[in-house]
Amino acid sequence: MTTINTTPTFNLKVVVAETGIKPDTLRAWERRYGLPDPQRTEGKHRLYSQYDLEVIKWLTDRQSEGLSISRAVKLWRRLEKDGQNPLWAYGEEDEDENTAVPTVIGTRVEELRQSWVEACHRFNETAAEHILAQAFAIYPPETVCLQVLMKGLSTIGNQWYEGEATVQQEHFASALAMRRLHTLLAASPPPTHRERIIVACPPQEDHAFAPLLLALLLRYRGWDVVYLGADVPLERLELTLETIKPHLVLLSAQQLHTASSLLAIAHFLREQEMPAAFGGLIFSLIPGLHKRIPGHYLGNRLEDVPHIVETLIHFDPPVPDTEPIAELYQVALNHFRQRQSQIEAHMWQKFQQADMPYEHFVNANMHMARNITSALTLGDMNYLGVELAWIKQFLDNYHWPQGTLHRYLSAYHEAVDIYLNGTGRPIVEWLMKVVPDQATVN
Ligand code: B12
Repeated sequence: MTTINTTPTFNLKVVVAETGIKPDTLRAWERRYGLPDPQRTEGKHRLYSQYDLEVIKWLTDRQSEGLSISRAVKLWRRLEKDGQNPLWAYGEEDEDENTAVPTVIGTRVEELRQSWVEACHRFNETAAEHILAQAFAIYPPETVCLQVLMKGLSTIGNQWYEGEATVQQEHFASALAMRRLHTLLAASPPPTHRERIIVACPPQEDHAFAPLLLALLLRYRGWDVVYLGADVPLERLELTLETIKPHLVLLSAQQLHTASSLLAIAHFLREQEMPAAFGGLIFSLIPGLHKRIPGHYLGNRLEDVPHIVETLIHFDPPVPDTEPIAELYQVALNHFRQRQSQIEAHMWQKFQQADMPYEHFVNANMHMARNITSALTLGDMNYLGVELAWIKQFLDNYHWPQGTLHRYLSAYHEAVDIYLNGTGRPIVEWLMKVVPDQATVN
């Protein structure tokens, strides 16, 4: 391995010609991150070494692999902190970008997770798999699944939300994580308990990672798990129950509208006298929500579920009482469903001249109607607050023009005011409450 010359040699013009990076950008990187760190001539002009040039090329290589500049610098600093030279640790120039594997990674689980996330950012499947192989060689499979894959996916999901990762990076990572869990599930030992457990997502829920991981954790404890995957419909579920004859059905929902479809399944299971248990992100985001579901709430930690399941199957405790859903919400729901197309036609009239792209407008209407019907089904319009806060922050993170959400909600308020009568009051009142809020925010 050769040493790179650190003698200050090249002026800014040469560096720009060599790297294609604009002078302003180079200066900004230096000011914000201290990278590159050229020396100065007596006249205060920057003078770069060959090493500085390599640093810049390294940073731009990471950018073209999908990292933002701030994440690329963080990666540089972390490698340095681990005592590595980033220029060597991240593959030589002549290596194929898709197969290059970081030569040394830390062995702490946090380091492995971070390296896995970074490999996913670079769409580097070989590196990601190599990191997992290292992780499985050091830690028990449960630890790798929970600490590397689950937390890694959450990290990438949050980065996507903050505009720091693309949907493609998130899809790539979740596909790799799902593939790994399926492989582990296929290789898990045969059950030692006779009782069967169904694990599934309710209708419209595509987040299958958590239930798949749950299926795996339960298999490791000897349970006979039948994993049904994402978006399981209510239709013909009876037949499935007859065939599988489970002792327990576990359901997982991450979003408001899937908490509402989970409610429908839970009601159905109760009619069949089939014990149900459930959990998922949305129940931590809205603390009282689980009280609406007739079933056993499993809490907020996947790793606790096997223990809870054992208690449920062996002791069959009574299902906690549910909070009743007021009649007025059911009536409002029916009324809203009858008038939804008129409300949306009114919205279209308002928005066809506006600068909102058609697809976004249709998407917004779909989400709005879905969230309103879900909140009414679950018995509290205030559940919509979580969704509203989410979208507000999301639009902010993606630098949407200020006021878009306010304009949309105001128009929706106007439309429901026209088309809903007194029975739609919970919807009208909720919009009345949030629209002035929006005005102060935007
Ligand atoms: C991967 C992913 C996807 C993949 C799913 C692929 C798959 N096969 O699973 C795809 C691309 C399909 C997807 C789509 C969408 N997604 Co998504 N997705 C994610 C991501 C990145 C990871 C989800 C995951 O599996 N996490 C692993 C879980 C286990 O980790 P966790 O959530 O931290 O879980 C902890 C607890 O919540 C709890 N827990 C979680 N589930 C369960 C279940 C049970 C039974 C129990 C007991 C506990 C439990 O255990 C963990 C702690 O021990 C998350 C980000 C994130 N932070 O999680 C977003 C996320 C869940 N998605 C989100 C959104 C908005 C969407 C979309 C609406 C995006 C869009 N505009 O299309 C769609 C909806 C699709 C649908 N109809 O269901 C939001 C949900 C926000 C919300 N509820 O308010 C999140 C949180 C992203 C974000 N930061 O905003 N997504």
